[in-house]
Amino acid sequence: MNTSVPSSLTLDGTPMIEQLRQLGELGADREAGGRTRIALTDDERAGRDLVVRWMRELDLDVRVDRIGNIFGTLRSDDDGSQRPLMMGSHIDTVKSAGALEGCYGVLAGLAVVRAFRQAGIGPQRSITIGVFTNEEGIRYQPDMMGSLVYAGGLSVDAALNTIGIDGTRLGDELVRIGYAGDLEPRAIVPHEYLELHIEQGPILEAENICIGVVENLQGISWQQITVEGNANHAGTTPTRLRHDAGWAAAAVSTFLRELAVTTGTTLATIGMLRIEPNVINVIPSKAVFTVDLRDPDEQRLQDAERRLAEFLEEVAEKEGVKITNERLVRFEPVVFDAGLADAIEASAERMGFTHRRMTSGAGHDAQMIARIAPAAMIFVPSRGGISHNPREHTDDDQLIDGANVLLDVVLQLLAAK
Ligand code: HGY
Repeated sequence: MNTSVPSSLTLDGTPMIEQLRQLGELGADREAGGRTRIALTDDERAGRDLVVRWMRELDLDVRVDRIGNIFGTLRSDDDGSQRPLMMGSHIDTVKSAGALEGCYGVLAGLAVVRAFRQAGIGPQRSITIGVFTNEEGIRYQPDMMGSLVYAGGLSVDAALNTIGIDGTRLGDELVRIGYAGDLEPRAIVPHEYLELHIEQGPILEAENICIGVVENLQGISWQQITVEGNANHAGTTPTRLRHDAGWAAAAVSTFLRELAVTTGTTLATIGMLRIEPNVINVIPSKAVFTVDLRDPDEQRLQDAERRLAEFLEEVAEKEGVKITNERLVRFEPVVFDAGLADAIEASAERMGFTHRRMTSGAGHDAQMIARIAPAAMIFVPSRGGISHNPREHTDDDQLIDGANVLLDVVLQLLAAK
């Protein structure tokens, strides 16, 4: 195979768009719209099987590691002594999700490899496409779990022994779906890692910009808070005698919104909330809810965590309830590789795409790979800034533009070393 890679190759976007559509059909919810392909469920296994089939159609060397991460490698003609260029993302989803998050980065990576195959050209260095396990973290926590294990931030055994919110053990589910691989994590260490992704936010569309050069990613703090009060009759119990777990949860929600508004940078979300006994005329005895805090600055994120802890103590004292909290996830903000960000910016500029530097509001596998190799991300616009929602959308031409920028960056990086 010819390894004299030209300065440009032609990327055919059509197969990528069709594959996004096909993958988006798996776990489809005809009524609510969207699809649900939660990590290690049968629907996600079907998605894994489909992507592995597409990898094999491109004659990639497919390997699966012990946490279920999938790697498809287009081997270079060299002796393989050089570390591969890696691209990738994930294919698991939240509930009632869009079709693009994560999948776009995986399938655009396959489109880049397909451009080499169709040109009959081998890359100077191997190219690996990674599909990381459990990026969303809604069944098993933490999120970005597969890439975290891969990067050495969590042991394989700890991950395999994780118990999900449905009571299942992650390792058992990995065996059940047939993706408990034998490759040790980090058996493939990339020379660099690129992740193409939809922005999932409003900035690029609002500024009419084609390409986001993602140079950093905000910190994430997830915790579960449990409030234990006293059930009592809604009609006979004076307010001053109540120990109302429901009121406490609502007070925390109001506090978090005020904290987010006053800081202007910290984001706060109560995504899960359970009230007991959840009966119309009974004062809640228990409230269990999650808090997702994010900020690009580590000190401000710590300030938000401290202020929340102080407020929880105030509420417990005032309402006479017991409040406990459990840390679920904590990732510090990440700064991506400046050289890769420069390369992305140069490619977008050379190709005539408007572009801007930006921070990622969402967590991504790239933030974990950045622990072991230079990593950076490319964003394309999200219609209305919507994601984690069936209405998630990016136009086909925008998706193809992003994939072409990814290809151009790959060619520059392979030519450079
Ligand atoms: O939570 C996140 O930011 C990512 O979607 N897991």
